[in-house]
Amino acid sequence: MRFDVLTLFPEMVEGPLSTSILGRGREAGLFEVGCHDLRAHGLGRHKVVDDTPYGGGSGMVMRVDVVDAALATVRRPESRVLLTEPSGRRFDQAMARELAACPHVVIICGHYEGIDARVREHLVDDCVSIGDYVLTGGEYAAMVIVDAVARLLPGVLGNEGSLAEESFTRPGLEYPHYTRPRTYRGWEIPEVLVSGNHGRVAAWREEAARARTRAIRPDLALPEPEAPPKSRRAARRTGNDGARDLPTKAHTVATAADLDGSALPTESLDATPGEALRRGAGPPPPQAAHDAAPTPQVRATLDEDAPSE
Ligand code: 6GU
Repeated sequence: MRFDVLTLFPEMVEGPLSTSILGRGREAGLFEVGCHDLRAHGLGRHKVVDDTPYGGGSGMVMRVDVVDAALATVRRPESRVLLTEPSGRRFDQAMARELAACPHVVIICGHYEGIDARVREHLVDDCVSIGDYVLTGGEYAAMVIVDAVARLLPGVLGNEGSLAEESFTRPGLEYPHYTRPRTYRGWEIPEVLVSGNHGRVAAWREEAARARTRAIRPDLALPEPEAPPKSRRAARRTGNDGARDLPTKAHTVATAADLDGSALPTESLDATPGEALRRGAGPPPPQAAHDAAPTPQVRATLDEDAPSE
């Protein structure tokens, strides 16, 4: 597949797209990227690309004729043409997958206070934003889009297995990862990961991913597996009326502990998540990593245990 990026700052885009995984993918011929200077199509000796707005007002507006001339040099019948601007459709993983199936994606980077609305009205297929904040220009957005799409192309990542497992391909966030040393500055890894029991590891990861999702991105959380109905009498006896299953501040605010995984349940996860639920195991306690005093003696040792998997 091929990307063409039309921008007033081609050097801004060229560097990142020639580096690291994307640079290697391009060199290996897995996809192509062209960066084109919109100013090359500017008017007159000064290569003017913008003008004052009709109707008055402050700021400059990028000219439609300049954008049209630049687009004409790269556009093909099968091209999908995008304009990056803060008021566009929100870019997400579904759009990345959609674009990865296109043979040719052209990205026009919006700039200045605005771009003549006829670009949006007549020249592009989609206007795309990468989030609810305002950037000085669409270049970072174009890089985000190329990166998110290119890594989905066969061979670019090298390890296609990680694609299937990651966040957003499955709904919700990914489970936390750990590697050696097993103990670092007194920070332990979850014991279950060195148990050698693949079933318990899988169950722990499943619940850890759910706990992180509930804490950090409750909007992405999947419904919990259904617990068997409990009689009112049984609920009174155990003192669990179900209230502890409701989201609390501890579940919707991401603490340092949520992010490093140390607030994740360990004991209840010895059982499968279903069993833990039936036993009425509640959500992780609202314990923050920074509440704990640092271990005085640093126990950073070279660990002999190989990380499982
Ligand atoms: Cl695509 N452009 C600009 N200027 N700001 C943005 C954006 C795009 N997406 C989020 N903020």
